[in-house]
Amino acid sequence: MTKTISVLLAVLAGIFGVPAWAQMQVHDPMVRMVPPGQPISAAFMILHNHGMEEKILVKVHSDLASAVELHNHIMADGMMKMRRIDSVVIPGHSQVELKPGGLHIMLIGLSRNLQVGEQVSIELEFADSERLAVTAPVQMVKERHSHSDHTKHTD
Ligand SMILES: [Cu+2]
Repeated sequence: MTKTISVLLAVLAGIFGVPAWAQMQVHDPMVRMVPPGQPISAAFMILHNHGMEEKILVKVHSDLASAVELHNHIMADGMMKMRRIDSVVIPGHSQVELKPGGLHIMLIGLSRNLQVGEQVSIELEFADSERLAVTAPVQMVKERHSHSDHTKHTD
């Protein structure tokens, strides 16, 4: 009897025991290609929270850079400026996009030159100490908030 129950529990765990990592999913991760010698790059991705509870991204790790920071862009004195932020909140059943001109992961002090197509390992750390490994390809990324864009949109 006991054995039956434990087998049953094991089966149920297999069906319903959603692993912790399944709550957070990352879509379209990428690292911005930068010319050799340039010490700074950025990573972008969509953070999709499938769970009921909010997740808070508090830290990002990568051996590609000596410092990895969470940044946002804000308007200050009519200019877009980058600000370091402590965390990114992903509410339950929603997604947050890290993208050029918005929230992004800043890679400061690159340890090597990048190549388009190479895969970069990034680890996301959440407030509940869960960690999520992400593999992001290096890609050419267009700047969405360049000066020419601002000029175009100004009436
Ligand atoms: Cu930045």
